[in-house]
Amino acid sequence: MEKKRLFSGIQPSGKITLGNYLGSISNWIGLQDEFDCLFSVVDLHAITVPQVAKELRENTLLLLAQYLACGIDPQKSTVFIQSHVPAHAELSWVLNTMTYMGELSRMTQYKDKSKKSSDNLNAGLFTYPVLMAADILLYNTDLVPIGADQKQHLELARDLAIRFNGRYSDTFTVPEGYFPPIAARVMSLQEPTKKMSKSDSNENGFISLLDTEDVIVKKIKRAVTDSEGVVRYSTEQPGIKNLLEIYSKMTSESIEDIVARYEGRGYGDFKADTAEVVAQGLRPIREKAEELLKDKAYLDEVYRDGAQRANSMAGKMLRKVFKKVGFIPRSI
Ligand code: AQP
Repeated sequence: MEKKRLFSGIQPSGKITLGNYLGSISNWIGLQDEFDCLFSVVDLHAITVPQVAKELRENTLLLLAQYLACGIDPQKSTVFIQSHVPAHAELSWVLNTMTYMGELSRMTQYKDKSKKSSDNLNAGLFTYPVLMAADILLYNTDLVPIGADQKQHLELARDLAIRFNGRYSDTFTVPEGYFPPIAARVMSLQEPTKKMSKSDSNENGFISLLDTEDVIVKKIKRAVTDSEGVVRYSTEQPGIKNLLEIYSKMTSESIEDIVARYEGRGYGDFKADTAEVVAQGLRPIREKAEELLKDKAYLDEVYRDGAQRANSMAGKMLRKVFKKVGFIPRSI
């Protein structure tokens, strides 16, 4: 039986965090045998907020190296840089002409992001979900692993697939969400009611996959908690709840077992142990990524090969779409 196809990506809009790792990449690793996976470094999305060109290039290569260091295998999965496949931008244009303004203005992520970047309220930020729909639909994707914050975007991709198929005849697969068995939503260490984000201006709010053990210990020590003094899994203690989830996800130990171990003990011990668990878990990834970054020729080979495979799949779909909308086939 043919494997189902799965697509996902992360923006190189900064240095990825423990949130991106626990919420996304760590779940992808085990999916590679079961599904035909495409994992992209979505740099076109990253420029919806201002980027410094040199840093964007560095962050793109770094993210690619981190995908590999976490266990993404370019022999099993197609790993590529989004801007290397022009069909993403081209299909996005066609889909833009079929998306209603009202649909986009309802997107909660747009509302959040536009608040953060009110001085840069560009059209790309507004149409971001259309580009995401193009990313997904180009490959006849069956499954998209998504967090709660992206449900609305997947819904739009589905609506656009159905709309296009209805208007022109069957073309796109209508994608489904893939929900990992243990979903993680990692919160900021400084404001535990907000999600951990790589673009947070407060570096103490997030743990980067590049942070050294000393930095991780410092950040977790400074994590905002509460004055209850009891390690308990409760929405009234969002800081402790967040640390418990991080601990549990890093060790696969149940939250109840962890809570039981810290009964009658203060936050000091719990924070120190959480830091240790995170530092130990991330160390091999950091070391491997640093090693890979020194081997530019290998990274180059990986993204070229990935782009070739992705271009071949995406090109076929784009030709079909262009024909259906009435463009004269191009000869170049
Ligand atoms: N804190 C988080 N907890 C769990 N999952 C998370 N993801 C991001 N933050 C967390 C998941 O990572 C994937 C890729 O995210 P993205 O880089 O495309 O965009 P994002 O969700 O906007 O991530 P950031 O880190 O918050 O980026 P910036 O700061 O640039 O906006 C997604 O699957 C997401 O769910």
